[in-house]
Amino acid sequence: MFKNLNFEVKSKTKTPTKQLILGFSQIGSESAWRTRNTQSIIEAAKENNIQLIVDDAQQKQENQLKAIRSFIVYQVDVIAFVPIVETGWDNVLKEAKDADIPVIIVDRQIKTDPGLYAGFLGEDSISEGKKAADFLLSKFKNTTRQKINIVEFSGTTNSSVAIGRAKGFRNVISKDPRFNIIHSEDGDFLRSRGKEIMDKIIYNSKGYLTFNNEPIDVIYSHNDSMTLGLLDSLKANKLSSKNIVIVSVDAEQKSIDELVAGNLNCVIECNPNLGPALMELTKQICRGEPIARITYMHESSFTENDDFSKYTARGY
Ligand code: GYE
Repeated sequence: MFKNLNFEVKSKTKTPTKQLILGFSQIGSESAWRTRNTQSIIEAAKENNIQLIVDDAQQKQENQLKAIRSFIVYQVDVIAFVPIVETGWDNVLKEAKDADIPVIIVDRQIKTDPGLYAGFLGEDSISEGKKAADFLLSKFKNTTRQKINIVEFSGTTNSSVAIGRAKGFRNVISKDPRFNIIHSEDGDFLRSRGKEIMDKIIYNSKGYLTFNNEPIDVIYSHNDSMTLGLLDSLKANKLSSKNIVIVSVDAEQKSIDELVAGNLNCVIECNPNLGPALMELTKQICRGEPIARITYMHESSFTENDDFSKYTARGY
């Protein structure tokens, strides 16, 4: 299931007798993906008998900084956090280091001195972007179309995941000059924003799906929440999503249902179940063992060409 990580707890001899305390700063609850991510961490902490202090930052970096500082004051054994954006963490990480508290970066990556944190656990967002583009390359391989216009619904500006999903995608579509990103807009990973962006496009399109008079062939959405929002808008305007190709990322049950119903064409999985691996890393650190610099989760993808009868319930 997990790359780069040996999950066996080898010896109990060094296991401390006191209960480990993990302070975890979560971004908020902007998507079903995020809610599942939080649940996975809470469940795994219980299973591993680790005391978890969770803070919900309500989408604000300043709240995350406050939470991390309170974990330092509380002298937790390990701090884990999901950085909402890539930068702005240096000072707080130095404070944690001075207090001798190791930090695990979860889900999103940061730009900083790598010596300031123990390791990263999460997804490979560049590879997710690549997979989304690979699907499009094969989907349009045999068409004689001269131009394929893409609108991108982007995740939170300056988040590593939005940057990675954009980068991996562009690296691959650039191989076929027919692909053209005619518009990219920040939808903040939110369903409400996905709907808003689509409403605006429909309003300006006067019936056809266009952007600045260019027909839209493809929508690439950085997460399912925004995708479900844009589908809300199409449905409310009695427009079919079947005339455009839509690729989404996350693989929540609701978006898999839309894929099966023919309203989406491809969904790239992003695995939110980081809890078990996070607890293993926490225990490894507390046993004084080195941890992998990067631990990526295993992720697959779902497409319109799949045998849907083989699908199992996603659980979120
Ligand atoms: O795709 C999105 C969430 O950081 C990978 O954040 C995560 C993204 C996920 O809100 O749904």
